[in-house]
Parts: sequence; structure tokens; C-alpha cells
Amino acid sequence: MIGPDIAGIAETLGTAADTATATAQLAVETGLDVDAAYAVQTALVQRRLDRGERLVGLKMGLTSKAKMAQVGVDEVIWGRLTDAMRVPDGGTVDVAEFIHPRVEPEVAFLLDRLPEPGEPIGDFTDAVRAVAPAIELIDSRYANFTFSLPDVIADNTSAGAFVIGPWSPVPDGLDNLGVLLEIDGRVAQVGSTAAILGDPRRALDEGIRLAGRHGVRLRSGWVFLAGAATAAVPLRAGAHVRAVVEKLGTASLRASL
Ligand code: OOG
Ligand code: MG
Repeated sequence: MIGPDIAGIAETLGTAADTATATAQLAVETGLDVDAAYAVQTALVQRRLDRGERLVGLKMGLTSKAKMAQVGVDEVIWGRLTDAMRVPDGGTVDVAEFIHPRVEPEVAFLLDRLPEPGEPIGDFTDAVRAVAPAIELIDSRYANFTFSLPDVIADNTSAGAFVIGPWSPVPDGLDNLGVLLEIDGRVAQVGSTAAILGDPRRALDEGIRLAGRHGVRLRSGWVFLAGAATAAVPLRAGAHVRAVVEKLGTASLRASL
């Protein structure tokens, strides 16, 4: 049997992103399983690298129950981040470049010395140089923000853009810090870093393990997004968004009018 057309599916998703036009889900129709979906993701991100973007990190998805419930998929997934997706802290994004953007509060790690594949992380503070509050802008390329597990993996886990707040040294505990998402000064979501796999440090173990299955090794200097602590909120033109993480501070962005 001929397998799914990996390059063709990557082209469909890449064009949807480039033109900010939603596409239909395609996993069922093309027989895409999880492994083939990661192959599509690789090809989709390669399209970006071919036009000069650089890989700068990895993101985890669906590491919290709030997120799993919001999108109806209950497996932890991972995707790739490029330099073109990074927005400076306090910077502006143009909502017209996205289909139906949403924002969510995250915790970011700056990676340092990573263990060899298969080796457990000895000391978290050896593997992670610094931590920061972050905002991820997700934008599913599928109509109505609706997808299956292989669909969302193929779509680079809805990665759109991200903002990293100020880096701080790794604090003693990361497992129970309050998290707020504010839109225009009003609290839109409240949570705790405990929502992220019980402790966001676990997201790094999962990232190393799951990406390792597909031959991807995390690198020193990369950014790592541990996954949203709360459900995501639609980003409207003109909105001012702040993510606040206790002890770590604030990351913010604006959506242009
Ligand atoms: C999938 C990406 C999930 C997170 O932090 O859980 C994600 C989606 O919700 O569209 O980035
Ligand atoms: Mg996210």
C-alpha cells in the first residue's frame, strides 16, 4: 500500500499558514497515523528552514488537563519553534497573519546541558539555565480549531508565535506557582504551574523522551515551552495580553488593530 503523501500534506498545511486560510482536517482521509504525522511536521518545518528560518526550540502541547479538555485530544505532543515565531516581550503581532489566533500562558526554559538520549535528567538545574514566563500564540490551520491527534501533530501542534518574558535563575520550586492570563487588564484565565503534568519540570523529561523517539535531540541554547497551564483564549485585534507567573514575572504582547 502507498503511504500518505507526506510532502503534499505539508504543502497544504504550509499554504494554509502562509495565507491565513483554514483547511479541512486531513488525517482520516489520508490515513495519517502519529508517526506519519510527525514526518509531516518535519517537512512542514523544513519548508520554513528552506526560506531561512532557524530552529530555536521545542514546545510541548496538551501537558495540562485544561488544554486537553479544550481541544478534545488527550495525549502529550511536541512541536518545533523557529526564530521567525518569536515576538519580543511587549511586542506586537498582526492578527491578520493568523486564522483564529488564541493565546495561552506558559513557562519557558532556556536549555543548557542536556543528557544523552536515553539518559535520565540528573539535576534539572544542570539541564536548564533559566526560566521565564511566556505567552504562546496558537493558531490551528484547521477549520473551527478542530482536529484529531495526528492532525494537530502534523500542523506543528498549532504553533504560531511566542513571547518570552525576562529570564530568571531556576527557583527552588516550580510546581505550584500561580498563573494568570490577563486581556486588557482583566483576568481571563487563572491556574497554577501544577496543572502542567503536576510539575513543569516533567514536561522536559517528556519532551526529551517523545522527541527522542523521532530522532530529535534538544540542544543547548534552545527555548523549551512546557505547555499551557490554562485553556487558551481568542486573541482579538487591539488586545493587550499579559501572562503572569508567580515568582517569575510577566510576559506581554499586543495585537495590532
Ligand atoms: C494544540 C497545542 C497545545 C499547549 O500548550 O497545550 C499547546 C492546540 O491547543 O491547538 O500548545
Ligand atoms: Mg502551548
